[in-house]
Amino acid sequence: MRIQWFPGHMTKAFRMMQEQLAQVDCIIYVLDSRAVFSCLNPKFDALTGKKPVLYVLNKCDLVERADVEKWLRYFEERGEKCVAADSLNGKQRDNIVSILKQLNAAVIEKYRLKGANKSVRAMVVGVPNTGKSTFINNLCGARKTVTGNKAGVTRGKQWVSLGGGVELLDTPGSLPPAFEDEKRALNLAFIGSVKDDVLDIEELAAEMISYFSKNHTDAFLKRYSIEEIPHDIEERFLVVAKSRGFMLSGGRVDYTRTARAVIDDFRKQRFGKIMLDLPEEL
Ligand SMILES: Nc1nc2c(ncn2[C@@H]2O[C@H](COP(=O)(O)OP(=O)(O)OP(=O)(O)O)[C@@H](O)[C@H]2O)c(=O)[nH]1
Ligand SMILES: [Mg+2]
Repeated sequence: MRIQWFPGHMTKAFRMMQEQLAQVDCIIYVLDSRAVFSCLNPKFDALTGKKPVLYVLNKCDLVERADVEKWLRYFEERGEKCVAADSLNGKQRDNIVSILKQLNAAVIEKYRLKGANKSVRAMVVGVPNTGKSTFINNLCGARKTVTGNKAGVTRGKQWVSLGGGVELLDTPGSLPPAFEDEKRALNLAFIGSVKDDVLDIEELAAEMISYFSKNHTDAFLKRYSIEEIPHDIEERFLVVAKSRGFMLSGGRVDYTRTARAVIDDFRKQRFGKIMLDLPEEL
């Protein structure tokens, strides 16, 4: 399945981020814990190569703790700073502020020696819908940025002060202009980082069922009370449609409704806590 979504606002966003780079001390790179590797956008290398980086495995509540820990180790082994975060319910402000201060110790010392009372400034980047704006709201304890469960909610830049000498810059989510790897593109579509309107939802659901025919198959069988996932694509839609009551007159399958239900079930964790990217698969 060919996936591409690189609208003009993403080109503009990259330009803005590059312009802002001189104003910030470090980068906070927000990744969705369900698809950590897929959320790494090579376009951001131009930003992360120049400043210290804190990787945030956000939405850690949507995956198993043992799986998040594998990714924490992965980053740690590479000498990278990384934390897991639940931006809906986590109490993570003090820990993040303290990590940011450690990460920027040299620059803080430089400001101190100059007698400048300057805050540490971090640019928050990531692909769409990973929870950048929610993460910022969680840290500042108020709804200062706009959030929403679809790709492309934040459109401009916005500075938010956390107090304690830390300021964060919210940025619009951006994807790579083209995907080198279909699996990564699909994972991003599954987790809602690609705008649904540009996707063929039936094709996407067929890919998702194909994923479940190879991984977490039992969770899929249980969800739809079926014995096995058929081989044939149309049969696959048929068993799900029958199970969910999405059959039309004359025994026809309502493909669109069935497809939406499968994607929705995944996004609402109805197959359980599923991590699509595992470090051992790299
Ligand atoms: N379960 C869970 N949901 C989260 C978490 N963080 C954010 N969300 C949800 O993810 C969706 C996207 O959040 P946003 O903060 O708008 O994401 P964003 O990265 O700013 O998105 P763009 O501005 O479109 O790039 C919203 O429905 C949030 O409620 C989290 O830690 N756990
Ligand atoms: Mg946002």
